[in-house]
Amino acid sequence: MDGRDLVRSVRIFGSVRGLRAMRSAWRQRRTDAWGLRPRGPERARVPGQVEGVEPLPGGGIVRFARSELRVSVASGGTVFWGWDGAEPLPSYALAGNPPEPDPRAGLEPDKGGGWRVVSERVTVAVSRNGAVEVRTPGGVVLRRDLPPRWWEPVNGGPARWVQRSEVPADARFFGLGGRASGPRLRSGTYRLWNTDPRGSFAPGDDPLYITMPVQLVVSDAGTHLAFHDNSWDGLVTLREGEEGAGSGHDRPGASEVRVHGGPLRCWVVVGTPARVLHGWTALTGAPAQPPSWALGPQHARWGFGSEQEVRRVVAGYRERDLPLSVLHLDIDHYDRHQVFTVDKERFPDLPGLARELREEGVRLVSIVDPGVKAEPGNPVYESGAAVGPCGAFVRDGRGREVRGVVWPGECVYPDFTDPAVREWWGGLYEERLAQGFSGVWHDMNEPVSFTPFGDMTLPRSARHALEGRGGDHREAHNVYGLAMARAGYEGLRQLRPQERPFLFSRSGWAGMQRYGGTWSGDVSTGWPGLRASLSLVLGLGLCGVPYSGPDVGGFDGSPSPELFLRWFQLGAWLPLFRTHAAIDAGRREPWEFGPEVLEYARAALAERERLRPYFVTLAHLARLTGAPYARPVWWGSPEDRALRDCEDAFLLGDALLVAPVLARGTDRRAVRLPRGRWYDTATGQAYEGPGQVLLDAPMSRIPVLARAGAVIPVRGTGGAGGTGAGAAVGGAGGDGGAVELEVWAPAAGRTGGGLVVRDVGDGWARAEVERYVTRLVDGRVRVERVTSDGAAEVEKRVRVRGMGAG
Ligand code: NBV
Repeated sequence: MDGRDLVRSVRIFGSVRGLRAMRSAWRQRRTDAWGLRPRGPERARVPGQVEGVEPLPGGGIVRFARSELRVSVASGGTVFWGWDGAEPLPSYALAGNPPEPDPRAGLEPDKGGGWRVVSERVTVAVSRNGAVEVRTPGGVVLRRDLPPRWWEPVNGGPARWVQRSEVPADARFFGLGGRASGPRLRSGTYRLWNTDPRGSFAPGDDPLYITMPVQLVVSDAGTHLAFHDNSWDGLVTLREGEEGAGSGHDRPGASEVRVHGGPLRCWVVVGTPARVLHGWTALTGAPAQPPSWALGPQHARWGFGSEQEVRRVVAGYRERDLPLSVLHLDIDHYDRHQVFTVDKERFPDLPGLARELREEGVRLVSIVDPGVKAEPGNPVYESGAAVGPCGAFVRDGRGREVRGVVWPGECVYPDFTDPAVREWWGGLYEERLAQGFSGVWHDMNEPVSFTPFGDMTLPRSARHALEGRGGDHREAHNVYGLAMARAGYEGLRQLRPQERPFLFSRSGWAGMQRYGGTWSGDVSTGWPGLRASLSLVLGLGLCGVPYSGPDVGGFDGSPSPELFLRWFQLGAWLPLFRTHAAIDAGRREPWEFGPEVLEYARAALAERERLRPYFVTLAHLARLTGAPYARPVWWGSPEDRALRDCEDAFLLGDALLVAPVLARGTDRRAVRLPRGRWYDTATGQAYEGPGQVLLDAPMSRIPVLARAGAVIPVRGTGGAGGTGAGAAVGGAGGDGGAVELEVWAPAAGRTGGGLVVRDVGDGWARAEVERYVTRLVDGRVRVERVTSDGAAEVEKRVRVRGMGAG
């Protein structure tokens, strides 16, 4: 532990009695000393030479001297391979059954004594010593997995393994969950172990709350995603390649995945970035679509303190005519920090407050922590203890409840890997709904147990149900937050079947998007933290989790007015747009930073509200296609190398390019454009990509460009906006009926277009995807709606921009 860690832990433990945390840390050590056998001597193994094959639909089994490999290609081109009998199931990542194998693909002999599976989209070649190559139909190698190596304890126990892979020399890596130092993952080692970084984090801190063995690799040869479906602790070492290294030969990029146990199996999805994310979310589940109100501006704070303060803050928004859609209550509204309780002194009538706010268009969202105070008389503890034959809480190898220390003091942890526990826990959300909450915010679910040293989590030997298979925390740790999200999501669905649940979770794993989104966690206040915020959102989006956003303003301390404003201006363009801060941090209400910041924050809020129909569209499209709302600028042009290295801008859907200000004292910034024409939305000036342009970035706004030909659904002027005098704080909600199409003129001789999906409320009604095409006809922009019956011109509620741009 370095000095900074020490300061952080002293800060944390001051408030929860350090002695108890210290005792708990020792107890954790003792539990593991008793519960985990030392690994003892190990034997190393590699597959050896190929000996034979067994063809199966979509591929087959290739037998080697000391191991066997199952390979299968699904109809959409998704590849699965698994060693030593590893099959796709069971898996916490997969949404259901694995995709059907491609009946036309099968094993055939390859040159050099190997075997291959040829399919329409991809070829998989297995060499005679167990290397696996994934190639494009044209034969270009996207990834070469070298023969793996296992270390098996001689006296039994889980084998650890290492898988080295090569990718093209020009490749860039992205993903691995939420990483503060991305989105481009530079050469280095990244751990796979969900971790509360103690206090707040900045770009150098790794790992964080959400880690996933998901790597997205972008190279000239193509884009692919590789997912090592294994939830154990591990390390991923990436090395970016070098072209023309040494004697003119390329040095390929390299990935090394080293895991301490569990299956060695991998999914590979290839194609364009859009196809890859589609294939990935087909495998791991469609992203849950947040209700429309969760796409509006949100405000939180640890330490709102009382009903009066909540009213005062909401009134602050109302009086200044600022839209607000959601207000979050943190652990301080609990009774002595205990989950599923309310401090009746400070919040005597929460349902009444919720009703009152709801009339103003503001929803309440509640924090939910997994730790349950282990105290007789605590109804949550007692009802949990009565679940099934051994209760709901995680136990150690001797059958005793594992105790940790969190905010309420000594706590136990529900074992969310047990279906009966998930059902019990999901039922508890009834209390939250009765208190008037409309959604939940899962925290501390890495899970955290405060310790002044070592890992702030449960002992590795703690036992888990793992859906009936049984296992320990080494396997369950990384999926704990995911399984808690499932419990919450399914509970809410059952309790309020007519509404889409709103849930976001600090920790999670591959597939968590099925249940909701996430946020940055405790990002530190400072310019590096602002940068990390964007890195997290973009990286998670590429791992299939499209709905997230940072604590605008940073979690701790007090941002300067300039930093706050720049953070606010970034947040306004991200899916989850929420100001939040720690109990001892400065205020984050936009009016706390002086009249200039207030004016510019108001403009950002107004633009967010104007674009609400576009956000609704992006939410629908994320569910339908897996495409994140916020995408790296290379999304549509992964072959553009300069774009692959661009980390300070992003695409919002297909139509907009957002270039936030991430450095102090900026009033102009360089923006790298993908190919095609782009309009500066503030000045109307047109620019031609690919290339780099310098744009004004005054304090009042950040540069935002619109793609020529784009169709963007916006709230019409004089429509249902929430910022007009006397309007409800929350606006009219959704996009009302006043959607207009903002159309940016296509370049001469080119067409454009876009998809629009209208708000169909917060239930489960399926919305129609409207397709528009735009073109210049006789110097006029013609907008057509395309349906199966043909194309029809649309003239009403269309506003053309960018005509006559210089
Ligand atoms: O519940 C208090 C905080 C919360 O405000 C924050 O958003 C979480 O990330 N929570 C962490 C626990 C306190 C950590 C110091």
